[in-house]
Amino acid sequence: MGVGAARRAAVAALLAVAVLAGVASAAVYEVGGKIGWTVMGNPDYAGWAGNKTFHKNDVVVFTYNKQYHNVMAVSKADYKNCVANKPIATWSTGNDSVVLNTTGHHYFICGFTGHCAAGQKVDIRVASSAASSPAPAPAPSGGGSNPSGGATAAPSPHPNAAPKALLAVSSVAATVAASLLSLAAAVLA
Ligand SMILES: [Cu+2]
Repeated sequence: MGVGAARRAAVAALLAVAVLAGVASAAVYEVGGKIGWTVMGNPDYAGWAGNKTFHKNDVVVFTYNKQYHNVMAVSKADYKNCVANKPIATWSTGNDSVVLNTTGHHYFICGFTGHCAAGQKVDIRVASSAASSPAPAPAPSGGGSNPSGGATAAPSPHPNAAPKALLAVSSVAATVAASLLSLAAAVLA
């Protein structure tokens, strides 16, 4: 191909890399770290979540023995009271990736009897201003005019297949980006 075409191809490849890099930027977190999703060993999920800043479209991965645990997305009230009979969504494969696709709080518990009460529960808050503004969101304070806790983002169903599909796409995107980048380098050399 001619020089003009080669340059156009190189530019197109670089643009593709830039776009795909954006797609691949969502962080992936293993819930509980090495200990995973369990009741053994006094897991501190509040501490685990508390030192992280989650952004929209980040992925949290729950790893556990599916014979003894599961994952339920629940309302704030059900999280607080460990109510497991009306989950918003349930995962039970033992290796579940959940995309944090809304801002606000995402409440998860284990639905097995007694596990939530024993501490197998996590409140993951997704920052409302996705990386655009480092300033903390003004907390509604003074007045207590919100008895129902209505500030919580509306829960949305987390389809089981979507998170894994997204991970697969990200992985493919990274591979494609890498090959396009080397193509661009070769063309420009
Ligand atoms: Cu459990």
